[in-house]
Amino acid sequence: MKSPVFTRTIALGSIILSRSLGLGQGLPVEEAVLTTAPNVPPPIVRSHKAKVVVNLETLEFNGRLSDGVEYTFWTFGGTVPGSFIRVREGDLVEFHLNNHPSSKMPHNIDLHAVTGPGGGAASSFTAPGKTSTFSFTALNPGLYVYHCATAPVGMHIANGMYGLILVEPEEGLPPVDKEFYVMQSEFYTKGPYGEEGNQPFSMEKALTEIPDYVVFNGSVGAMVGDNAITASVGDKVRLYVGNGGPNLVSSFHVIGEIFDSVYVEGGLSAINRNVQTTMVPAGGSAIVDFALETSGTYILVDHSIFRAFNKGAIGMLKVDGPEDKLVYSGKQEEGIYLPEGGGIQQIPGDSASAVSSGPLSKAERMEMGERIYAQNCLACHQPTGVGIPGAFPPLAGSDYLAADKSRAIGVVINGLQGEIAVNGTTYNGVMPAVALGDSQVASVLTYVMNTWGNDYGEVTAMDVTQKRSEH
Ligand code: HEC
Ligand SMILES: [Cu+2]
Repeated sequence: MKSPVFTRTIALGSIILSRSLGLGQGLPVEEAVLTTAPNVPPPIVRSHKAKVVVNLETLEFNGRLSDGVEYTFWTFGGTVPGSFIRVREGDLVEFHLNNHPSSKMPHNIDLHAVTGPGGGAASSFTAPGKTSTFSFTALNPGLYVYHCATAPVGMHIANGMYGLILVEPEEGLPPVDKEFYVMQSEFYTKGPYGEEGNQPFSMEKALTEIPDYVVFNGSVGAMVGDNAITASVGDKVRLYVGNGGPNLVSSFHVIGEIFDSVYVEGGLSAINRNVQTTMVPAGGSAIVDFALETSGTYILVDHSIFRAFNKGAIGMLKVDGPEDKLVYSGKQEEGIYLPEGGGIQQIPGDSASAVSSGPLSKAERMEMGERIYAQNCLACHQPTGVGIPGAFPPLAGSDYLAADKSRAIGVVINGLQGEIAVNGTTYNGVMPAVALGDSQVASVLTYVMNTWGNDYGEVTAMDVTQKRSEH
């Protein structure tokens, strides 16, 4: 068999042999297949040891951390997290770390799969435009984190220098239909969550361990919407989950699924069954397997839940195929529930005057409105205001919202039920009144009326006070 890959592998192998003091002579040589998250290299099918050549490049660049937010990432392989590496227990791994000439920093690599001082760090310290080679034998099977360990170590990790290496056991892992690479990490930026522009790293926030962003696969939204991972009913899915930290421990959970098996902490002998949430320590991992019984969208979160809904730690697994109504019925009935005494009470003290001493500027309302939206509206109207067809009307591009400011204020303070038409589609649901002070209502409405392309004017606390006085 003479595929191009095969020829390249042999050529590389021979160059390298002369440089690596003949380590692993007699072993067949192959080049590692590296993949970018959420993809995982194919399972290893050979049943013998090999010398596996890994070529990994460190690269620094400006990229997207969130919409409108840029960050200078330092990476292994040009992505955060770094390339996924897959080898077999007993393999001799010949590792070439290539630091791109455009780098400003030297880098190295500590692979937790390495037995030896520093996990490879000292042998792989590489200045910009240089390359270093070292070899190790993958003695212990498991899923391991790798990361940069060049001083200041915390900063190199915080900027994106981590990834996963899987050492498959000799006998392989039980086969599944789909495998994905998911890695959590935090970013510490000078500006708060969502502040636009290029955001420099904040050492102060990293030291106090309060990140602005907690994300899966390197940026907010990297696994959401069109970037969601996908599978079908009947599939068995395996997630290789890593946590680059640098500080936080993840409470990894998939909303609406139960992990049939968890390879605890990425080791291969302790297998826990029927797990809801598994801990993934900083610099650690877990492998989770589950079967898909019914279709829908399943949400990956760090169940330290403010990280999910307010800092970005959300991913999606979209599952197509038939619904199994016995496994999960969906909503069977909906009605109106009015407890005795009725109505929804306003939180005491939560009025305009308690929130602010003077009227808020539009910029202040936009900022406050984004937070209020995340906490009070997002669950129904969705993170990007698109709603859910048949259930929750869109706010993005809504003609109903654009048409009448006073009516929109009424919707938030009094709730809404009965038939309405939004962009030509009829909705007949129930929106509960939201217990917010006047300045909060003004902020959240100003936010939804000026986000996602909306340009519908602003609402002030005075407008809300006036609207309330009409009742
Ligand atoms: C529990 C789910 C839920 C929450 C929470 C919720 N809404 Fe609604 N919202 C609805 C439903 C359902 C309707 C449509 C009601 C109907 O059919 O009469 C609606 C309608 C609206 C409308 C008018 C229709 C449109 O698309 O323009 C606006 C404006 C609105 N919501 C804003 C908000 C804001 C702002 C918040 C947060 C402060 C919020 N909603 C929180 C469910 C919700
Ligand atoms: Cu580095």
